[in-house]
Amino acid sequence: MACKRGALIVLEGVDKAGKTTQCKRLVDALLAGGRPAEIMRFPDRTTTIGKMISAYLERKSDLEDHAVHLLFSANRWELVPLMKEKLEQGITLVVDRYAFSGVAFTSAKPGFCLDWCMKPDVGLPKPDLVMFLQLSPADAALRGQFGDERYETKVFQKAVQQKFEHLMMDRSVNWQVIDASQNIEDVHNNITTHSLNAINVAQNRPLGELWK
Ligand code: DGP
Repeated sequence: MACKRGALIVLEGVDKAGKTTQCKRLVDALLAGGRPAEIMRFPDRTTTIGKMISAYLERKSDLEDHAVHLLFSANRWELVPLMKEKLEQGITLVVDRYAFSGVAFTSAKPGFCLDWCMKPDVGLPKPDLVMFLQLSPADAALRGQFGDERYETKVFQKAVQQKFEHLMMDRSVNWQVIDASQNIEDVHNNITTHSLNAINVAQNRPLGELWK
């Protein structure tokens, strides 16, 4: 009998919400419990496309806003064959940012609508669970200064947060809002509970297509 597929689990949230820490903690906990799991992150800055994105984020290059949006999407699409292969092998993928960041960040720029921003990512593997790490701008500020990369300003992050709130109204996606202001351990326990549930459900369901 073919092995049961892994779950596609995504963590989203504004900067400083603790996504990267929590992705690592979740993968460690799943592995410790005997469940195959791997971390992935978008943008993946190691590919040729990812290097262009990285230079843009580090302000070493300028790219037109529509063009960079399509590059971020292409960076996700180029990893789809690998993602599908791993999921079919029964590996759960814990993904640090996905298409939702793509839409939230670009649509926070003037002149972009959610609908246009979603189009290039339609049909990507659909996450079994998307956890949004909720953190108020005041709590984010307590966690220190933003970095120097593009998008890392208070005003822009606030606009991004509002776009995420729109996206979360779409009930075709399994969103769970996680209170990221709690301590690391409590956030971790909450995330693990939702993830174990999603892994169980995913085992008996085919992988879906996002926004289709
Ligand atoms: P990091 O997660 O720290 O590697 O940062 C990546 C930065 O790029 C962060 O500011 C969020 C932003 N970002 C992530 N995905 C996308 C995307 O698809 N489109 C746009 N415009 N920005 C994105």
